[in-house]
Amino acid sequence: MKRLTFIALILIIPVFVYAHIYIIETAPSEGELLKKAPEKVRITFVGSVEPVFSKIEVFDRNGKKISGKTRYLEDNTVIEVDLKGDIPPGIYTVKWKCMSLDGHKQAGEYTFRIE
Ligand SMILES: [Cu+2]
Repeated sequence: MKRLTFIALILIIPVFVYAHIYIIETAPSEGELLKKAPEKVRITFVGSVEPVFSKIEVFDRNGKKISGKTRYLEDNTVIEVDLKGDIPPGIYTVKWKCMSLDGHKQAGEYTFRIE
């Protein structure tokens, strides 16, 4: 019985290591009020994401996309995009989605403000 438990644990641990990931930090952060436009938006996850299914897009108040192509850094635990063009004061929406290595997909959005 004990031996079976031990084997079961060995089988479970690798799955646990790659289990669900979550966001550690976003920059700008949710609801942040900035004095000037940020050059980029960056999201840090607790684990690696699968690049094919993971991205950030940033939109202005009119729904116009103002972000470029998503970059994958730090062993795919960090994703970031540059913001393009003239970015006036206003409210901006960051939409992100990711897939962790265990195949779970997540998505979310938040806003920040430039004064
Ligand atoms: Cu998961």
